[in-house]
Amino acid sequence: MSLAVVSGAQPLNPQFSGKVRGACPHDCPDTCAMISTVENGRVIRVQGDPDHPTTHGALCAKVNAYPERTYSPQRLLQPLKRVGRKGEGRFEPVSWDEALTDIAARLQSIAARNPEAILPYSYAGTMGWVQGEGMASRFFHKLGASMLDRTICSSAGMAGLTTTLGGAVGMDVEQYAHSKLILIWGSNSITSNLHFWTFAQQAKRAGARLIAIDPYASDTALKCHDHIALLPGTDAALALGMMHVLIDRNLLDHDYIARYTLGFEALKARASEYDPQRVAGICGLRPEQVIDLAVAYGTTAPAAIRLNYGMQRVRGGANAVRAIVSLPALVGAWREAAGGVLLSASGHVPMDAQALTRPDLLPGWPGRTPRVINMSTIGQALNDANPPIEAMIVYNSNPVAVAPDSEQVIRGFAREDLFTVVLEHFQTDTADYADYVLPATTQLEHFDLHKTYGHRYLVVNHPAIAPVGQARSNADVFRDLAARMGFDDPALKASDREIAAAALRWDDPRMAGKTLNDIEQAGWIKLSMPDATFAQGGFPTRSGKVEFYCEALAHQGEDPLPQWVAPYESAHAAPELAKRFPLACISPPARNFMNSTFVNIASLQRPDDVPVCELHPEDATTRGLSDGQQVRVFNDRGAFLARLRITERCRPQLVVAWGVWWHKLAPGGRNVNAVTSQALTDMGRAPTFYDCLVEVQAA
Ligand SMILES: Nc1nc2c(c(=O)[nH]1)N[C@H]1C(S)=C(S)[C@@H](COP(=O)(O)OP(=O)(O)OC[C@H]3O[C@@H](n4cnc5c(=O)[nH]c(N)nc54)[C@H](O)[C@@H]3O)O[C@H]1N2
Ligand SMILES: Nc1nc2c(c(=O)[nH]1)N[C@H]1C(S)=C(S)[C@@H](COP(=O)(O)OP(=O)(O)OC[C@H]3O[C@@H](n4cnc5c(=O)[nH]c(N)nc54)[C@H](O)[C@@H]3O)O[C@H]1N2
Ligand SMILES: [Mo]
Repeated sequence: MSLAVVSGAQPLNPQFSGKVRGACPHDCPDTCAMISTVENGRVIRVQGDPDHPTTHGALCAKVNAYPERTYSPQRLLQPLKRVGRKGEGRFEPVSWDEALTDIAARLQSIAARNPEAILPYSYAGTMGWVQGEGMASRFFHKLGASMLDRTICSSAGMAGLTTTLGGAVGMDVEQYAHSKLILIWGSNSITSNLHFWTFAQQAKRAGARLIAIDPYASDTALKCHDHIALLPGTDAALALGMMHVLIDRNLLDHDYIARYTLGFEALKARASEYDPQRVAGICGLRPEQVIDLAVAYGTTAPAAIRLNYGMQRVRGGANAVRAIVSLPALVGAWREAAGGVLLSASGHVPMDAQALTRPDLLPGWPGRTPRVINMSTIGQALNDANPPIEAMIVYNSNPVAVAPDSEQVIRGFAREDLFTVVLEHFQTDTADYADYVLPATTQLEHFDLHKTYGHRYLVVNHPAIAPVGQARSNADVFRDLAARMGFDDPALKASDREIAAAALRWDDPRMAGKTLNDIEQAGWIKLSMPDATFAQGGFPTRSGKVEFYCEALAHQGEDPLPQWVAPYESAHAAPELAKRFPLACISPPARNFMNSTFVNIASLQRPDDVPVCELHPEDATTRGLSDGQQVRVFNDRGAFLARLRITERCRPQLVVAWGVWWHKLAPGGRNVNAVTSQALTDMGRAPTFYDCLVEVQAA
């Protein structure tokens, strides 16, 4: 396909017609190469790039609706200033100049007293480097603002990966097509990682066996040969039980273990505590299920695991990842390109984080580190931090809807003495609490460069159309604010393209001599790496080996070996609580939404136009509940309403409440985060969204 390439460095012709290369911006492992069809300056269609090996011509249902979202009548088209109470949603239009002049003055006056009273709040609304943390981080570093610990999604898993494999490294997703056994572990791939599923299906057609490990019979689990429906938060026990069996039956690759791992004897002793009988008790399974799984894993090659973040949103999340990512080395699965494990592969990208985000702009750097605020406990921070947070600049995130323990989050955002600026496409729950709402460009309207965490390509995004209404890109707004505040460092004047160029170490061998211009022309390039990346070890740990035993953890006084950590909210750890709230509530991604993005788009709200929760028939019967009725899901933290679906896809003792509705679009004005807690994981300071006991009653 021959494509016009509109460079981010050039001004857009508002009457342009043709096709433009882009990247899907969303927080998804797939980062698709996207092609926009533009007619007279208007995008009429987006589609997957047929030539891109992981996108293979197909976008998902929600991103196919990206033009509908971009031109939605609800789109924010001009800056707004609050005139009503916080949360009420009453605003009036102001000019950009008036808004930015006032914001700069407010920030300046707070910074003159204490810059750390200012907090950026952002996540992965876009995963691009330019509109993500490129210019924004530079600005907040220069200001000396508090730093945000970006933990809300993956940091427990990252801690598990880093302490075991040395970083976010793993298999090439394209290789799953050649695996003979695939464990799809804590991942509803058809929903959240569709382009992996294509490779899994290829493997299935070629005779591979697929096993899902998930408390819920997800769309993905239903299409696997086997489904192991364990209780949430018990994955580490299952993985250690598998090790027990592998060791007992000597289904091990002793040569791989000897050459490329550290601490096998200690791990062996640990695994001996997890016999199948005990593990079955912890996981709510039968012992034979544990044994069969281990034997399949130990006798089939190449064996691959696709792990996703679903299983690390519990107290023991990091340990669970440690246990699971230890498995491939035990059986030598890494020897083949189609063996091993993939959680995140973002660590393969030769990023230059310093050059991109410029921590050296921080006054007093490197001696001084500003205060760090954990985004996952923003409810506590807004209510209790000392000194208090006085101003928040929110971009690429909707914390009022997505952060745990909504009542606390809302109480914090409602503080009249908090100055809040929200850069957004839509009037979200968070935007309702803003003093200023600034209209942001979408991916069709700005330039960016994307790394990915689920495949090995870098993907560029050229703007396809001029900004809609008065929208301005995040980078543009932070550049402008910097100028108004008198920051004259060249780094704060850098163009979008210069920011993108700074993000990578171009001389790294994985770049194979490619330049930014090459990526801009081609749309995407693949990192140059061996397919069987760890066939001969070479892990990015200090030892270069898989560290079953992690010395660094021992130094921190942590358990150096993977273990099962019971969920905070479980019969095991909190029996009294479990009597009052006997159901474990998980809130996984819905197929048509991307976290809280797309929830306001009419075509995507179908077929469930209200929040839905699911229960096993036994649990519904004991409570006298019937299918389709409205129920109240609650615990001591809060409550939300949902339409009940009764189904055996849900294992007993489980509530599945699909995420993540906007509070204001949900009946009763609360989504599932009304019941989730601010407790953090064992490592990584991450939230425990799926470690949450509730009760359900008729509404
Ligand atoms: N359509 C869509 N795609 C998305 C998203 C979205 O909201 N919508 N979100 C994106 C984001 S931000 C992320 S981080 C990724 C990954 O997001 P994840 O949260 O990993 O989502 P899933 O891959 O759907 O995995 C969730 C699966 O894990 C299961 N699960 C829950 N608790 C446990 C447990 O304790 N153990 C095990 N074994 N399984 C458990 C759930 O039942 C569900 O089927 O997906 C991304 N992709
Ligand atoms: N109960 C429960 N809660 C969860 C989860 C769960 O599984 N269950 N999942 C958690 C996970 S994994 C994650 S990653 C978080 C995600 O939480 P968030 O990072 O807040 O993600 P979104 O809800 O998608 O909101 C992103 C917002 O960014 C905006 N945006 C997109 N692009 C741009 C841009 O270019 N500029 C600006 N200014 N704005 C933009 C979108 O309009 C959208 O409102 O949610 C977490 N919350
Ligand atoms: Mo996420």
